[in-house]
Amino acid sequence: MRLIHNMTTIAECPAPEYSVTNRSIKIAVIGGSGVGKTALVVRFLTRRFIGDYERNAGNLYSREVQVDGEQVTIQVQDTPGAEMTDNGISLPEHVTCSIQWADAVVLVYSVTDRCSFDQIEQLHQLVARASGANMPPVILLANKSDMVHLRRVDSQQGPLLATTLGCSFYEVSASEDYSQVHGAFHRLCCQLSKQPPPVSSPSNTSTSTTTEKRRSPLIPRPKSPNMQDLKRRFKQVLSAKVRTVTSV
Ligand SMILES: Nc1nc2c(ncn2[C@@H]2O[C@H](COP(=O)(O)OP(=O)(O)O)[C@@H](O)[C@H]2O)c(=O)[nH]1
Ligand SMILES: [Mg+2]
Repeated sequence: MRLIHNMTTIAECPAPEYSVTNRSIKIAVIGGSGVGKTALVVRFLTRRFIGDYERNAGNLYSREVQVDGEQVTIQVQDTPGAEMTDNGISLPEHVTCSIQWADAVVLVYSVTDRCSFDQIEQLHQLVARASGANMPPVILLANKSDMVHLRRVDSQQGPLLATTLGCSFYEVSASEDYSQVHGAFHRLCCQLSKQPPPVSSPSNTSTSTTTEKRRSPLIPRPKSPNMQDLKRRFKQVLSAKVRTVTSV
């Protein structure tokens, strides 16, 4: 199983109407605000770290990739940060829908933000509750490992928590290391692609699974793929940076 490593060589437009796509892999990325969810998604799909992202955008990103010669559409749902309430963490309704829609969930915290780490266990419970009996594969990502002087979560605590939750763990830096980010998502994609595709027959309700439920058209689809918009914003940011440099 091998994903094409150079994501920039993959066609950047959303899946065309005529494309015969055998598989699609849907991933929801969840975590506290500012932990780097958008940075991770953008890094994985474009190799780029822009550094400044629209807050709480919660966009859906989509790319087609080749997995061992098979065309696979990877859809990644970025989500707004989980909200703290008096009763603990609450997830907006559409984030719960995203969990139900997804084949896998990526939980993210920042090693510089103790609160974001403390939220993970509760977020995991919310994922379990939203998914019903059939929990999707979950991975735990500790982001911002480059910020060594601001570290607030010990490097042993992430793996311990992941073991407790029964999921894989990766410590990464979206800003510094593309290969770590790619590796984490890549392994998840491999794991998902090994699973048998869900039975899509709507009449087959007696064998209905949560995966099928997640793919139900009744679940509102998040915003449409926006790679073109992302490219436009990337160019804007670059030209803004150039302007800043020249004005100094
Ligand atoms: N130093 C560093 N900064 C990061 C990293 N990932 C994200 N950031 C920054 O953290 C801030 C929040 O990132 P963002 O992706 O918007 O977080 P989100 O709210 O979880 O989507 C932005 O200023 C990013 O540039 C990282 O790995 N290292
Ligand atoms: Mg974001």
